[in-house]
Parts: sequence; C-alpha cells; structure tokens
Amino acid sequence: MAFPKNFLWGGAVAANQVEGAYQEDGKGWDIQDVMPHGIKSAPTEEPTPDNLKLLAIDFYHRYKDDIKLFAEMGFKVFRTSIAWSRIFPNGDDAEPNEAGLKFYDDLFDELHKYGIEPLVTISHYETPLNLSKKYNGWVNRQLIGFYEKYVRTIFARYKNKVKYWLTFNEINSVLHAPLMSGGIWTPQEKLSLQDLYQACHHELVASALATKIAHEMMPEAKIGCMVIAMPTYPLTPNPDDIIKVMQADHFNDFFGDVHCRGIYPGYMKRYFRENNIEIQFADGEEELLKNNTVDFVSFSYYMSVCESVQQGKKGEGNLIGGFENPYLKASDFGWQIDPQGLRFIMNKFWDRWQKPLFIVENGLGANDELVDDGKGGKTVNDDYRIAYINDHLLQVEEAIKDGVPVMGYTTWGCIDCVSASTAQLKKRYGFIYVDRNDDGTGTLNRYRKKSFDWYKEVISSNGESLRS
Ligand code: BGP
Repeated sequence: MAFPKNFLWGGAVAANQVEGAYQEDGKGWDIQDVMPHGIKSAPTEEPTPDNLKLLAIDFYHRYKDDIKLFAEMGFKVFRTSIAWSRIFPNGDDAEPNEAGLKFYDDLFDELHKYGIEPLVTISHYETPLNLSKKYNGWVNRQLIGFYEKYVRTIFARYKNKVKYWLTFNEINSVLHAPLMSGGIWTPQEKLSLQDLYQACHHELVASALATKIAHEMMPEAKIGCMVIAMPTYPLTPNPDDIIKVMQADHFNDFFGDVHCRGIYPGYMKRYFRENNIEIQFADGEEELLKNNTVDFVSFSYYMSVCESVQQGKKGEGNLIGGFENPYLKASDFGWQIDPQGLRFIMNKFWDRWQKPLFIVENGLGANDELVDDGKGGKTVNDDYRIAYINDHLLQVEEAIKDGVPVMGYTTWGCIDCVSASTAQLKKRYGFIYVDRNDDGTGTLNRYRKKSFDWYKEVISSNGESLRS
C-alpha cells in the first residue's frame, strides 16, 4: 500500500468562495466583494447584486450540514480560509471583531466533532478592501504589521483547534493577478516592476514572520507555504525553448525557494539588477527569512503548460497561461489535463526543497447536469470528475513510490463554490452539487454527485480502490 496510514484525505474551499454573509456579524468588505467578474474586469466601487460571492453557497449559515456531508465521505482534513475582514473588518482596526472570531471557533469545533482536522489558509485572495484601497495592499510595508496582528490574534485564539496553517494562498500568483492575490489596487497595466516585487518581498517577510510566531506560540503546529504548481514543458527541444522554460520556472519557483531556503536566489538577483529593481530590506529581514523557513510545501495542481520562444496564441490556465500541449486534452474550461504532470512536479519540488508536500488543491471544474437519480432524488453522473481525480491520485501514488513524502490531498471545491478566476458558479468542482446558478437563481439545496460515493470509497480504502 503506497498511501501512508495517517494520510490526510479531504477537501478544500476558501471563505470568500463559499461563505457569503458578506457583511454579517461585523464583517468588513474585502476585495472579492467588489470583484463580481473575477480577475478579467476592473473592481466595482462597492458590492453589486451580480456578485455571486455576496451569498456564495451560504456556507456561513449551512456549514453544519455541509460538514456532516464531508464527514459522511470520511474526510480526515478540511481546508478553508479565515476571512481576514471578519476578524479585522478594515484590516487596520485596533481590536478584533469578536463575532468573527466566534464564527471560526464554532466552525473548527464542528469539524473536530467528526474528527476532521482543519487546515487553515490565513490569506486566500480576500484582503480587506480598506487595506487595498488605502494602502495599495502588499505594495505597502505597513501590511506586514497588520498581517502580524491578525496572525497573532488567530493563533492565540485557535492554537488548540488548528494544527495546520498556510500563510498565503498561491503566493506566486501575485505576479499574474496583483489585485486578487496581493490586494494591490493599482491596475496591473500601471503597476511598476519595482512595486510588484517589493510587494512580493513584503509578503515573503510576512510569511516568515507568521512562521516564526507560529513556532513560538504553537510548538506542535505545522506551517506551510502554498504555491501554484505549474509544470512547464518545452514546446520543442530547441535549446532556446529549454532556456525559456528555465526562466518561466524561475518566476514560479522563486517564492518556494525563499520559503524553503531562506535566501533570494541568484537568478532573481540578476533579474532585479537587469530591470532596475531594488528590493528594500528593513533591518533584520534578511535574518528573519533565513531563520524561519516553512515546515512543508503545499500547492495547487490543475494543469501543465508549454513554453517556447515562438510567437503564438497562448491557452487558458490557472492564472498562468502557456502554449497548448498537443498531447493533452482540455477541460470544459480550457485547462489541459495532465495527471503525470503531478508526479513530475512532486518529484521536482521534493528534489529541490526537501520538505514534505501537501497537495491542497486539485480537481476538475466542469459543467455538471443535475438529473433524477432513479430513487426519487437528484444527482450528477460525473464520471469525468471521477476519472480526473482517479488518474491524478494514481500519479500521487507513483510519486510516493518515488520516495516523495506527502502529508495529504484535498480536492479543490469539494462542495461546489464560486470560481476564483471567473466568479461563476457553473464551473463546478464538487462532490456535492449546490443548486445555485450564475443568474443567482436556485434553492441552495445540496445533492450528492456520483463522485461522492466514489471518493468515500477511496478514503475508506486508503487509496486501494483507485482503478489503474
Ligand atoms: C486556485 C485558487 C482557488 C480556486 C482554484 C480553481 O487558483 O486557489 O481559490 O478557485 O484555483 O480556480 P477557478 O476557481 O478559477 O476555477
């Protein structure tokens, strides 16, 4: 049996994509409340009724029933985020919001009732709007202090309830989606490289600081970074393409390199030099980065891309696009499906960083059709999703056999939720169908898809039921 006995099987979501209740119990607005159409269009002045995230799937009020369904599938772990603006509504408030703290107390208690371990993302694309508009998000060094206050507050409150923490969701995505990922209000086309990389530096420092504080306050806790894992293949064996791939990889790996090695790699120093970027380090930051590397590396994996020096049209991707691979098929939403890429990237990450890995996002966003289940209820016959996850898990098994230590696997959007990139509901990932449509109609009722029972079997057999 390849999967270790204590392997953490489960599912993942983020607060802004499921909770709704966007201004209930003292929550402040966050950037998602003004991003009704995802990353492709400019933010609105204030929340608008067409923003599906304002209600999302109403997890805020329905989490007890939803967790019951996760428990029925046998989840050992459930990844979600804390919405920063529930705890500090404006981000720079003097005192935290007790009602927000209480919500997560209850949520974590509910998980523990079923023996499900929470895995918490501290910042998942939901910077408080005030921090974004007033300070320009992570471009501003002051964000480090606000983040520090936030992490100290949540560590103190949940230290006996949460053992696994992630500092920033997909931290390397800030290069591609500066508002969603870094809360940077300056439009991407006007943002200078200097400001962008200074923002990266502030996030990396904040992440190291959170790691330091976590280790001091919670000696048992494990704290990880979280990156988009995007294997990049050369489109041709042309050495120019190989170098192009190496450079694309550098931009993806830079964040993991700093998190795991504690130093800025030489290739980034060269890039900074050649582009007149001068990263401002405050006193003590170099040592902070050096002395507070992460306990593990977590990542999302959906697809691979190709790179080339050739000119040509690039395809869709999880924030990072690339040339299409002629050997692979794509999902309904244009993301190319590559199970072996998962084994490849796991080996690469382990070889490079020598830290245990945690796959905290993987899954298939697809158009699902709700049909009669023949027993008086409704279901989705999502054999395509079963095939996708099955094939990826077989590759995880291969990586484990290759000697890569893996802590666990959480599928993305284990219950249907609002998409991060496009803010749609019809891009569904779940084992549980949620009756809500892009026009806002729907009962919000939950239905078990065919993949629900399939995943339950995978978990109870600890991966033995996977079909090769
Ligand atoms: C990642 C994000 C998630 C999530 C997922 C699927 O980028 O961490 O928040 O949504 O991808 O992407 P999408 O929702 O755009 O399909």
